[in-house]
Amino acid sequence: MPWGCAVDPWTLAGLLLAVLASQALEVDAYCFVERVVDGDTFWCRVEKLLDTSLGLREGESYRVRLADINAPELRPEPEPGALEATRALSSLTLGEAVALDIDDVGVTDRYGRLVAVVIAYHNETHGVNVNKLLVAQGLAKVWEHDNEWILEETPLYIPWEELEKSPAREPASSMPGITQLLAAFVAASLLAIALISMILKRRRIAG
Ligand SMILES: [Ca+2]
Ligand SMILES: [Ca+2]
Repeated sequence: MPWGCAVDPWTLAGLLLAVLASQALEVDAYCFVERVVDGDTFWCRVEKLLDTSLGLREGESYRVRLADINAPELRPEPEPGALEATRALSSLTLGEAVALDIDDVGVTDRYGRLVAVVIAYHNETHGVNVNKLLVAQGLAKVWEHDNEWILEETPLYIPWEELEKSPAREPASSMPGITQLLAAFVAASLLAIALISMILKRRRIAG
């Protein structure tokens, strides 16, 4: 291979484009889940606040609505699947500390609930994206809203190491992050290298 690397640039560019397409999660707060309301809502007490721009206070309890999903209603009468979804959310979060990626765009919904992707303990190395897991288990449906995420593009399992490193982001900005710009630049360069080398190869064959 003329550029002397083990992986060809097409593959590398593809990998980089995949990274660009997936959305990283961040931790804005850690909270302790006190009560599960239904399959997509719970109350939790903020234990540690990392993004102070959100206007929350440590020690206060907030109602949290899981972003971009909808579970069957539990009240006034349980809809089919409501009990299962509530139980699943309870077993993942109730009485546990969870990490919240709170929506930088709107923070709360029109009912004043914090909109968040909830990351619960999966194992020593990884947390699990509860919103996505409930959908994967067929207990809730995707219900996309205009917020920080496209649920489908968020990871299901996230290394703790990566989450702990993620700084709480600046308030919502339409500018892509520097890492994404850099990755886009590298991906574009690799594609260009691959194209040029393909053209040169064809010329050599033709010659
Ligand atoms: Ca956030
Ligand atoms: Ca969304």
